[in-house]
Amino acid sequence: GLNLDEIQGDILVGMKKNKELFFFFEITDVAAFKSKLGTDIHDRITPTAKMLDVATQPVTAVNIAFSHSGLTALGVNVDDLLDTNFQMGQLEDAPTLGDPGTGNWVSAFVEQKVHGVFLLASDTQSNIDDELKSIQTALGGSITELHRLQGAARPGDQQGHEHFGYMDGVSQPAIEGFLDPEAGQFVAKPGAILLGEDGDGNMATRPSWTKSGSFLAFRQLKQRVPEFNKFVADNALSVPGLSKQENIDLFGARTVGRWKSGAPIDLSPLRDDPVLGNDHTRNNNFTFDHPELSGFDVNTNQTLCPFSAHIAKIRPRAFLSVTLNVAHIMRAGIPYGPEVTDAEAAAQTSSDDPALERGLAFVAYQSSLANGFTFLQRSWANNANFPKSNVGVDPIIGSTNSGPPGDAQRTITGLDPTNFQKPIVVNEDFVVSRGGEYFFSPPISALINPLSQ
Ligand code: N7H
Repeated sequence: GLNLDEIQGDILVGMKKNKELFFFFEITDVAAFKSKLGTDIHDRITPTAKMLDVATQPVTAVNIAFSHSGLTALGVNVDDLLDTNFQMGQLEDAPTLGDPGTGNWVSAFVEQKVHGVFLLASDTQSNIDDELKSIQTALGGSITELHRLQGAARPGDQQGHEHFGYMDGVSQPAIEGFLDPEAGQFVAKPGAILLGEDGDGNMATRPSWTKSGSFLAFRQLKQRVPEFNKFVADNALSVPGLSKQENIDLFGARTVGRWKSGAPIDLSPLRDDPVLGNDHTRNNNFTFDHPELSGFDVNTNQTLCPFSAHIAKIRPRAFLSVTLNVAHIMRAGIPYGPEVTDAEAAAQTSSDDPALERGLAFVAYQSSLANGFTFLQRSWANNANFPKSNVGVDPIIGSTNSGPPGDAQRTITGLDPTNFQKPIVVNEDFVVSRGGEYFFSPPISALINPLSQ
């Protein structure tokens, strides 16, 4: 079985708190840092075992992860980790991720001095502030803060929804032998997410101390919400029998593949169904194919779900003739930034005012970045010919190096259920990469040995 005392708490179950801080640091005094890492810091790190039961969850859950340069600074032979993307770092990877340059990147990620990140999760901001202060006191001058991103669940009935308004975290792989899958849930081997477990392609050659660790892909993804809402309204469909607002909402749902409640459009094609959206036994129980509908051809029929919908690009199910049970990631992101202001909503456009930046603090765990996050972004989301030819890039996260406007790959088809060929041009980015870094979330005992040796 899995060693739940070794696996950091965010990896398999997510820390799932109202507030989460990402605190990026540089190690400026290696010896002093090491002397605390195996003691004070080690003792604060929250394992999966403690996250599983509310009774054992700490007031503030703490995880830590290191970049390639961070492990190098600690004197670990990082080539042994056998992950090319991790070794390169995310900056080098920006072109293959489709980022149009790094002009929008947070400077700390461009400067490549980020050695590590603390993830602090709690119900309240003051708990997080207290825990951070206590960590900083313990570490003294051995680290320097380079960047922080404060995540927060959205308020009221938007809790659990990302900033465009859609329920997040609905479809995650079930890890074989860990938690029982719900109907329709993908089952992944533990080694798809964890190093050194069954299903990790490099299991035989990894250093033993990395077992139960995972690579963490972090991305600060700014979301231009008023612009997205305007795009959705401007492209309102004209499906007979639906009101104007319903035709707007349907267009939005078809870009994602789910309604705002989380209900899959494959099961509820014309209107949202919040009961379905909230029902874990049903909201992943679909494949895009419908043998029960006579004459339905999954290779051509986009009446229910477009080939280009975000969840179809990133998990095509029966839209591929061969079902690929690959490229699993465990997502553990959280929204950041303020709600849309009345002024922004009224203008239906934002000034791109830095004070109003909002988005998704995107976190994905996997045992191989090249089979996980980078593969999904590059080979599926950014590929205009996936899962079928000429569907266009992912309307939510698809990105090509050239950027908008005037890029043919940004012509999306399938979004109109009455005319699959109708081209919809996405001439601006609604999700803007502000960069990020690749990290390794080590097993907890490794904080003592080898990382603090
Ligand atoms: Fe996506 N969104 O709100 O539109 N995502 N995503 N994502 N995403 C999913 O199942 C969103 C991003 C995946 O198995 C849902 O949780 C936004 C990146 C995967 O069916 C919604 C951003 C990558 C799935 C969103 C963003 C992924 C998934 C449906 C950026 C990886 C599961 C609810 C700001 C490269 C697919 C759910 C499946 C689902 C949204 C980014 C991957 C609503 C706003 C960068 C694997």
